[in-house]
Amino acid sequence: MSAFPQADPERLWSTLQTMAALSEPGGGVTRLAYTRLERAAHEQFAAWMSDTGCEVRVDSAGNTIATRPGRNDGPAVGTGSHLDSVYHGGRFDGIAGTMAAVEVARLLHESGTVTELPLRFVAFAAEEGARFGQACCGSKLAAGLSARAELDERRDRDGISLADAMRSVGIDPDRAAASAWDPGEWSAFVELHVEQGSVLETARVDVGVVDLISGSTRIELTVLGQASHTGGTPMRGRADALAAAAEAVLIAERLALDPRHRGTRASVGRMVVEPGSITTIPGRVTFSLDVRDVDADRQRLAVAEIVARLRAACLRRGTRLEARLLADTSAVVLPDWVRNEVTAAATELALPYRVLTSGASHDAQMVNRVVPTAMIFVPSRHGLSHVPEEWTEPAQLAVGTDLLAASMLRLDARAAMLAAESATTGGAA
Ligand code: HGY
Ligand code: MN
Ligand code: MN
Repeated sequence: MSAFPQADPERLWSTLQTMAALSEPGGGVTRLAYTRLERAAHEQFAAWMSDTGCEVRVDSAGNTIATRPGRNDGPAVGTGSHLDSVYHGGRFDGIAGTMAAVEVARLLHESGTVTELPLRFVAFAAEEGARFGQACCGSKLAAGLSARAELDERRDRDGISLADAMRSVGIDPDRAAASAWDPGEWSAFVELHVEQGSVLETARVDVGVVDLISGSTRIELTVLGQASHTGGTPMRGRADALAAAAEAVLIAERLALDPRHRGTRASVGRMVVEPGSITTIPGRVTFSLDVRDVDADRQRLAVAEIVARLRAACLRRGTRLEARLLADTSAVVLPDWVRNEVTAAATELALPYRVLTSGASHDAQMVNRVVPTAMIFVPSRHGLSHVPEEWTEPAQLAVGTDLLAASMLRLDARAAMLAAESATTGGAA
């Protein structure tokens, strides 16, 4: 394979900064799922991809898909990631992978490289669960895994449903639920993403290849107590909703720290205390519980155990507990044959790599239901992510992009070889 040109760190960097500037004010990057800002990011991605000679379309879930034709028609090798962010998040989560895709498309275009089969570059819509609780909305719809009713049920902190948010940016939720991709149009997919942990940094390795992506269960919990005067109400006999919710935070932490739950991560990230007045005992507290694990059974066991222990604490405190499921995804083991093409490409490039598990969830988890998928990680400084301090060195992003390009070219050659073999053997198994 002739030497393919290397990624340009400066160009990658300025592309990433341009995208990161598309944000609400208030610190960090805020570009929420199914908002005008997210669509502006997709439009920018589409413009860059059109400039590289790709034909660009938006599927009915709002995923932007750029196709670069190959010498022959047939199943495409794909790459991509998401362009939405959490509230006040970082500049790299999702963007790193979509900008790496733009850079690969630019390098192919500039070098006049013709692949055997088409390549596709995807910007997924609404990957973050920060707004609606459910993660990977766009890729879940592409994988045909979302029921139409879910789009009405999932609501943001202002009560806006996923379906209404989609409509607000011109996406029809009825069509979106019928937008599954055709597996026959894809041969393999590779997502590049920042690690969002510190394994690569600690190991001083610039690229990671993912073997398994953690699952996540997210629920909304509401404790109902009795609001009352903080001065006139004796301590005994209070039904203090916040005191009960405070127990929940520690119940979750204690369970996840139990040796039997090595691999479980349980967090309460958002809590709304009502009425939120200095001189009123909280009567209602709503909070999120996010439980992650590499083991699907243990993950759901953890959720059930935390809720059961919290219910007992609420009973003891004369309060009541309500629970609402927001999202539930199992851990996914990624197919080793795609991973092996990526590690072979790393070896070809004399790139030291580390095979590792992903603690975060990703579009790759859903895409893998349609097409065999691999993930490439680039380091996150101090393991930080979902915060403005999120950082990856431009050189590390460029090296990850070189590995992405080499992996895609290997997967393209492999798919073309298999297609040729099946043509000569008449497709016999
Ligand atoms: O929350 C996650 O794991 C991912 O960043 N959506
Ligand atoms: Mn992400
Ligand atoms: Mn994220």
